[in-house]
Amino acid sequence: MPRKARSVRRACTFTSVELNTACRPSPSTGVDDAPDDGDVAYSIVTAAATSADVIYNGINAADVAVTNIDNDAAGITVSADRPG
Ligand SMILES: [Ca+2]
Ligand SMILES: [Ca+2]
Repeated sequence: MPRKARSVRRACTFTSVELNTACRPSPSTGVDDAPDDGDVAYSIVTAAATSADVIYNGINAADVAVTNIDNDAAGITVSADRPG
């Protein structure tokens, strides 16, 4: 099966001053293809946080379920060589 998504390992690093700043790592991007091959489910696996603050250190956010939705439909296109 061809790859259905591109993933990038990326960490969000922020200080106590930036706590209210959203961290948007965009860890996964769907890959478009041509075959009518159906939707594909996969997961973005998160890792445990590393922090000097013992309250946050080791917290592991839930993995994220993702679906690459197929936008293709199999079929045949028929057209005339000449109008009329
Ligand atoms: Ca497609
Ligand atoms: Ca497809």
